[in-house]
Amino acid sequence: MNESTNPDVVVVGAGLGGLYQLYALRQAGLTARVIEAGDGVGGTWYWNKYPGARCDVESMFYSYSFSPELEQEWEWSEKFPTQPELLKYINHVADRFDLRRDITLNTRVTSAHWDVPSGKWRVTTDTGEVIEAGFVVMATGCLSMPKEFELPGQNGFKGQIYHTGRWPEEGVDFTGQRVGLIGTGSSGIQSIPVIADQALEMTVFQRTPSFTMPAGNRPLDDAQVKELKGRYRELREAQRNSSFGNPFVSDPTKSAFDVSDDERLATYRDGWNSGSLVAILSSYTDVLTDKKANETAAGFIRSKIAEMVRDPEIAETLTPRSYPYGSKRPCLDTGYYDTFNKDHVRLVDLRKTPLVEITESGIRTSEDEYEVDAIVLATGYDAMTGALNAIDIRGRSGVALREKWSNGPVSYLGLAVSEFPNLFTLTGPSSPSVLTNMILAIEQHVDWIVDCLQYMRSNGYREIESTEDAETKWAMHVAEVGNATLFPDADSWYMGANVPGKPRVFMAYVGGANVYRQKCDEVVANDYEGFSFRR
Ligand code: NA7
Repeated sequence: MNESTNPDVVVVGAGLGGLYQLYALRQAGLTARVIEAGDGVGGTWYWNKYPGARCDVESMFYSYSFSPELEQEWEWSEKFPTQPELLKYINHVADRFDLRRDITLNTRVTSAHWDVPSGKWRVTTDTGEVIEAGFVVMATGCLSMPKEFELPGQNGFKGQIYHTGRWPEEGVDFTGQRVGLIGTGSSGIQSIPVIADQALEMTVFQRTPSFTMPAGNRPLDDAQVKELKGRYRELREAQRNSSFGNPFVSDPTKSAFDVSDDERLATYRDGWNSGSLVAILSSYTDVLTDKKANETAAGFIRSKIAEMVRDPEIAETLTPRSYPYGSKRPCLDTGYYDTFNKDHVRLVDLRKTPLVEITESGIRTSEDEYEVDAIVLATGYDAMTGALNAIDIRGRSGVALREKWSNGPVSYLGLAVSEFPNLFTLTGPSSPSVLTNMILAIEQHVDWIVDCLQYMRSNGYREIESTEDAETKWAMHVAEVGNATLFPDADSWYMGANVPGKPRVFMAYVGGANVYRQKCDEVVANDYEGFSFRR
């Protein structure tokens, strides 16, 4: 076990980002220590053990591309990987590349302070350890800090309350129980059908319905896997050249109104049947930018909900109407709408009857009390900035990052922040991150960071910092591109709108992961334009 208190780099988090970061640093001859709060590696896939947890990006492409050997030897069993399969893969990676010896588990980083005289970060953990390092990489994840659930009375509830993102290791058996579940984002949509299969009664408390499409999950067949494995290099390149990181979905070239109604409908039908999260979103150039174009896609999905849910009133409650399609994270599901055709499943519309409190024996809305034995909170995360702001990060002037970001995150390329030298935020706010394939985004950032560190080493630089000017211009660009889309129209976690009091700012870069990659490469080609270095 590495107990160095003086590595070149401290990496915070041992999820998919932290693990590849460690691997790449070692390859470059740098020493690193990874500090991880969990009792195991895996990040999102370690914590999210709720029933039905599954990635909605295809397994063959929600996987690392850095090692062709790993790509060839690992066998995915299904089109969309389950959480246990992903966790197994991640653990395999940790073993295969001998990563564990530099990872400290069960330890949370509480602060990171830049020490001006030594030109180093002083990183403190909740075990009292202080580590000094030249660089810090925050691999803390975009959706890792559960949102505080603000309902009164929780402590008095007699049964158990579970958060989907902090699920017990040993699992939960809901057999014979009356379960109340709050939240119908991706976690709710994946877990509701599975919990409903087990529970005696299931009551779903919905504030905003999601747009969700059938995943069409299935076992992968050998011939197909062989074919895809044979084309991995070409397909990885296709991923890198697409906005969403999907090798089979190319960026659109036509408006939704450049084609006939019949052709558009056929395209949406194909998208619906493809089981691809982004197929309908990327059918036309204006689905995410023009309300009328968006309405053609949204209307199509609404018509599918009406076909699948037998009771028209329940179908209407499940139908999203208050925001454009895609402006809140769309979902893929397995049997979601059909679950509401079952007699033991109830849907409570919180728009009509808001939550009031948790009582001893259940959940009270403005109209009724629902007795339940267990409560599942699928209420989401303080996304993008939550995990970073939870750490007391202080830069050159002693100002905390969370103070600097009190009006929303400002960061150059989503990678670096002025006044915070030698700090990198992996898939940080203002980068494409959650709007593309996360592993692709991670690999791009890690490779960029490691190239930068090598550049610094060969030029004798000890410090790198983004300039305020570059950071401001990038923030303006991110906002401009975001404002040209329909994203600001929704109260989403992309906008920080799910957390009371959080500034309303669009926190991702929606210009496309491919365009973003080019911009990052241009910065390097122009001698790290927008950064200053010190020897
Ligand atoms: P999400 O997508 O943020 O969903 C959370 C859900 O919980 C959503 O339906 C919320 O309704 C609901 N919610 C949150 N707070 C409340 C309160 N106070 N009262 C009632 N309902 C509430 O989180 P997930 O975990 O499902 O998914 C996160 C991401 O992980 C997902 O997008 C994928 O990228 C993977 P709201 O919409 O705010 O009205």
